[in-house]
Amino acid sequence: MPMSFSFVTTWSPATADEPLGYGIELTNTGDTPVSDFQLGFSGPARIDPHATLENGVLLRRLSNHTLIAPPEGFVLEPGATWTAVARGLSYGLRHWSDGANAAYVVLSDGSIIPLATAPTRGKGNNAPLLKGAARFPVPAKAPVAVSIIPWPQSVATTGARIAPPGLDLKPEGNDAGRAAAAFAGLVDDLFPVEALVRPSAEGGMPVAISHKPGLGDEAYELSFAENAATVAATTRQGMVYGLITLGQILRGARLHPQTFVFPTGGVITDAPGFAYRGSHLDVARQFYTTAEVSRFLKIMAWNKLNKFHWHLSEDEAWRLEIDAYPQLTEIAAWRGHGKALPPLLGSGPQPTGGYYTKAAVRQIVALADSLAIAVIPEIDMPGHFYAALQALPELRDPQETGEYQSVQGFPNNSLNPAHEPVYRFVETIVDEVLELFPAGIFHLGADEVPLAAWSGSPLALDMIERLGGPEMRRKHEKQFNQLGNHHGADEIEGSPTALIQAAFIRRVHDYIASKGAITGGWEEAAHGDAVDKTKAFVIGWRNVEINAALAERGFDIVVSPGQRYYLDMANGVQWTEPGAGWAGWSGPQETYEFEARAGFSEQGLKHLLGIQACIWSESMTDRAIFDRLVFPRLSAIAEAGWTLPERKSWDRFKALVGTMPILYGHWAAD
Ligand code: TNX
Repeated sequence: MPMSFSFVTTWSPATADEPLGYGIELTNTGDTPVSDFQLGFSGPARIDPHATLENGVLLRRLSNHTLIAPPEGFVLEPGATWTAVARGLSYGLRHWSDGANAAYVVLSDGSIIPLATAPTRGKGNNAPLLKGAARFPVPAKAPVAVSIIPWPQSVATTGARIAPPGLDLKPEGNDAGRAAAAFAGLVDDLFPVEALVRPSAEGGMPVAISHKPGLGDEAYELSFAENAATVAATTRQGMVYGLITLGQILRGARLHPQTFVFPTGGVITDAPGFAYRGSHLDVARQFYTTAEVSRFLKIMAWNKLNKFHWHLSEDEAWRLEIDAYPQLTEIAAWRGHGKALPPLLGSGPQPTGGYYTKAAVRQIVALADSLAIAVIPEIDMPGHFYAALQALPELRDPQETGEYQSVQGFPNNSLNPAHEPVYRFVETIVDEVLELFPAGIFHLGADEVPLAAWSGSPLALDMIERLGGPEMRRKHEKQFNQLGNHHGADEIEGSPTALIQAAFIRRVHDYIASKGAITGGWEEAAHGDAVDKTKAFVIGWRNVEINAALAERGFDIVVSPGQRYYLDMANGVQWTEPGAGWAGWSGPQETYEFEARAGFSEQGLKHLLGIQACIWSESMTDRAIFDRLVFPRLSAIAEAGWTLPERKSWDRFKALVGTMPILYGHWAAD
């Protein structure tokens, strides 16, 4: 009889009598006693350095991967349960998706038994757990007669007819031809067999697509007649957007004929409020295949989002094929028991992961371009670099000793600014990346370098002394082996760490600029004014106020506050909602109503490029969680990026958003 186990985790918040407890329960469901075994598990929650384990021995811990064993001599009898309890976690669990969602037993002979996992049970909380996108039913009566998200600048349509069965596209000229082809492919994929585009022989209504000089870069005009429509724009992007608006109106009128009409006259004139309307996707914490990324881009386009910020590297993985360093994807794209990267964030003992070949990247970039989306690659450095350093240990200062840890619990995870070979490596990466991504933007990350980074590196200490004097060196030496508090990202402004990080960023930025490209960075890239403001932009994320402050300092800024635009944050405070919680929570309405321009001076507004959704993937351990977290908040951010504040309306948005597509088709149970 093979061995079998069941595995459950529980969460009990702190009470007056007992500190918080993260319970780990393993039951022997087989018929032989088991001894001398180990239990490995991972999920968003971390048993960090300050935590203690009751009734168990902590064998190994790396970020959120934990390997434990029962007390010496323990035998798990058939039918019996071993319960260990972790206490003193710096971050308590807040939502059901926080606990372990992959686990395995290692037997004394080294063999592995993968365990099925169930959502972590919040003690005293029996409400059903939520998954899948929340439904926003289209009401019988909506505040507007046509269905469009994001809402246009001016809608002056007249009349109503039964929706035509489809659209027969009649492009005039090269741009119009490309826009028509992109639109036809888009609706074919997003709405298969609806045949939104069809020839006149199959009932398609003629739609002229024509060039009209003098409109803005993304602007369009869409006019209606009794049995025809015309899309006019100056650019191919504008034509694509005009067609998307027309497609949305058609679908609304066809699927909800009681609520929405298809016009017979009048015109829609439209242009976006912000030039930068982005979504980021973290493909490192969880891997998303080319097929998933492609569908995500199509959904972005349907929301008129135009910048895809592709977060390709992290502590947890490296996802981009690099010719000069095949080790990066051979080693750092995979996690598993006994590998250079352990199972993390719900990946189990078997090797799990993946990467994008250059051919796949070219295909994705071409698709994005056809849909008027620019792709911004991010290679996050110098922090968040653990995975790549596992693949290329020679990038470390060979004399470095001691240990520092990142906020997510990765040891010694940052590229060393004082180690010269690092620059040859980074320049090669920049070259290969810029060759793949024609948008000419390289996002170099720069977020969350630990305060104690490189404090055991003689090279780094010398560099600090050179740049900041002996006092700075001594200050940094005091950080040696300090493991940080883990209650949030370290504040490093003004520290020796920030000093050499800025030197690193300046040098990499200069290299990027020498190739004619723009540098993107998280807000920390602004520390010490490390980048030339005319060739860079930064993304504010830690709070709302930072954005206006950076704009005042002259930085071009993209607004993405964790509190409102981080789509990994839960939709509500309840345990039954999945997602993260370090920045609180934000329901669709809170996200919709957030106004990026608030608090900016007139001068500052000139530096406000736009807004961005960030899809961090620590919590995306299940695609039904993805759908719940991303939709409809992605559309809420898209509308806030396109529609001017005075024309935003939650009531209208709420009535229309149920018509928008989601990525995986997981809807919440009613
Ligand atoms: C902070 S935002 C991070 C990410 C995490 C995210 C989770 C930023 C630049 N760094 O590494 O994934 O929080 O919400």
